[in-house]
This record gives sequence, structure tokens and C-alpha cells, in this order.
Amino acid sequence: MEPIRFLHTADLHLDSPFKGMASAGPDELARLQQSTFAAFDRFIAYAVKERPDFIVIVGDLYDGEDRSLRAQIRFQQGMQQLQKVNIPVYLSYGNHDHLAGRWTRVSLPENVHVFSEQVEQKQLMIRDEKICLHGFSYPQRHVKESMIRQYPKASEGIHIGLLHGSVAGDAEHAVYAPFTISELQDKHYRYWALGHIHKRQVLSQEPPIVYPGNIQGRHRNEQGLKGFYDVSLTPINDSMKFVATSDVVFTTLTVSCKGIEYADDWISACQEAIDQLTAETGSVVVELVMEHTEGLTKDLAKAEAEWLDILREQYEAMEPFVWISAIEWPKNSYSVVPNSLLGPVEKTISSWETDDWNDLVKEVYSHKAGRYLEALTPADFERLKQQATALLENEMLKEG
Ligand SMILES: [Mn+2]
Repeated sequence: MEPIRFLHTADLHLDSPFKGMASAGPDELARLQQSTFAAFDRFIAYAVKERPDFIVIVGDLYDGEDRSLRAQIRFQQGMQQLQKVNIPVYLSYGNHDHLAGRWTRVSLPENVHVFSEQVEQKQLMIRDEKICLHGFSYPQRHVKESMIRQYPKASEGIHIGLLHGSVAGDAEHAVYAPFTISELQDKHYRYWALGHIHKRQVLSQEPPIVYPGNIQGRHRNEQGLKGFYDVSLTPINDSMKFVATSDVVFTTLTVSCKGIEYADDWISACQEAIDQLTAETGSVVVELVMEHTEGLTKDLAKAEAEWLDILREQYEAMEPFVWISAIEWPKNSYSVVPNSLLGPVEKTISSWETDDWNDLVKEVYSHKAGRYLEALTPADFERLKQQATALLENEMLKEG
């Protein structure tokens, strides 16, 4: 039997505004705002070339509940391309593009089948196999109840569930339409196509319960390649191929400054590392993490922000696109005193109680002049603590 082949995607977040990228200039922001569309175009191009039997899109097609007109037009154009090559699309809306939002309506072609706000079943025939798809769209932004209870158990045919939601009790994400893995397994479907969580993950193999993640990262917490799954179901084994679509990859890059003394060498070292990265992944928003900065410390202390600006200028208006979101220097990077030395001393000082301090200063008070001194209060000890730490750091730095 020829496998049943479909593409599973979710969380397109078309026309995402990249609000978190406040550090980027207007040109960079405009470039980033194109990325969700570019990733979507890659998805459509792949489908047109590969001709899967059908496509499922599991919520959050649009980033905003107003479904920006630009996003709708681009989505419509993508669906029309799929219609031309006879690929049916089954989609549900999620918490970002719920049905209660106000938006200008743009019609979708006939190959597109939209799940309503009730859990419902849609059927199609693929080479004499009956495929049953189950899903629903969010009637409003917050769907807190467990929608999984409304999904029917599988009967004859190949059943696939579309569900935009999260595992009950998830501490990291806002929980929408919560479910447990065993609740999904109890339905005896062949595949669970999930959406909502932007991190790609396979929650179970038997049957596959899958978050494809979003198709384009939108901030530093959505790192690495993003994309969708190309799924083939056969009676013997299923295959799930991840296909990357991200136009700009959010990532972190460590740069060693070992042996570097001069700023221009540092720029070269960073550029070399970035060029190697872009050769592998294409455009990036990258956070640089510096290590072994001992040789650079004196110059750096004066011009950390300037160094970032100069490095950014090297990539202005370039493709692949590079935006350096931040440079992270090691803590105490200006210090030639190893943390391993300063740390324990500071820790000891801060652990001293009033009695310890009294013990320390008792010689001063036992001296003849002691009678002219006022007794020290706990607030005095606190001040002493801070001053001692600062003095220690300063004195040790001077040595370098
Ligand atoms: Mn989402």
C-alpha cells in the first residue's frame, strides 16, 4: 500500500510584529517582519513540489486576532497555489486567531476546509482509504476546558486528530484546551497533529503525538531551525521528516577570545565565527557569548557598547542577514582576578554576623583610643561589608 502522506504544520504566526526586537533599527525590523512570510512561502513551495495527499494546519495561522490584511492575502495566495495542484488543506484556528476576533474577511479557495468551533469530523478518500480528521477552532481567545473529551473514539478508517492546546499542568505555558497523553492515546487515532507550543517535540511514538513547532522563530526563546513535518503513514511503520523553513534563525554563538589583545583582532574573531554560522544556517539573530576575555579586559572596560555597535556595522544591509542582539561578556570580565579567588572571599565576608564583626574590631576598641569611638550598629556592619567587598575588588584589579 502506498503511504498516506501529509504535511503537518501549526503556529505560522503570519505578520508577527517582532515586538521583542526593540534593539533593532527600522531596517532590521522590517527585514525580520518579512521572515514569517518567507518561511510560509518555503512551506508552500515544498508542498507544490512534493504533492502530499493533504495538509493540516493546527491553529495560530495569524499572529493577531485582527488577522492583518497583508497576512490574509499572503495566506490566500498560498492556498490558491495549493488549489492549482489539487492539495486539500484542513485547518483550525487557535488562541491567536480565534473566531471572536474582528477582521476583514478574505475568502479562501475551495480546497481549504476550516474546522468550526465544535469538535467535528471531516472525511476524505485517499486511494480507497477513508481518512477521518477531527478538530475544532477556538471560538474565543481563552479555551480553558478540556476539549479532548469531545473528540470521538476512532472507528473504521484512518483517524487523525488536530488539537491546538497544551498538556495539562504545563508550568511553562499558558494552558489552553488541556489534555493528557493517555487521553489522546485512548482515542486510538493514527496520528495527533498538535499546535500551540512553539518548540518542536514528539510527545509519543505510538501513535505519533507531535508538535511541529512554529515555522519561524520570533524571539530569543525560539531558537534554532523551525519548520514542519512531512508525515507518511503505512501499516508497518510511520515516517516523520522534519523540514526546516525558518528564514532567520535565532541562536547563540560562543566566541573564544583566547590570545586576542587588540580590538581589531577581536572583530575578526567574531566575524569569522559569524560567517561560519551563517554558512550553515543562513540569516541569523545571534547573541554572542564571549569567553577567555582576559587579554581584552582593559580596552573593554571603556567601550563595551561601542564594540557592539562596530560589530553590528559590519553586517549592515547584508545578506545573509545578521543581527547581533547582544554580546554577553563573562561576569567580572574586566577583572584579572579569577572568580574562583574573589568569590569565596566575598562569600565569607557576607556570612559574618554581628558577633563576628565585634570580634574583628575588638582590638581597636580595647586600644586606648577605643573609648573615643562610638559602638558599631548592625547598619554600620552592613556598610562595612559593602565597603570591604568593593575595596577588595579594586585592590585586586589594580594588580592586573
Ligand atoms: Mn502559537
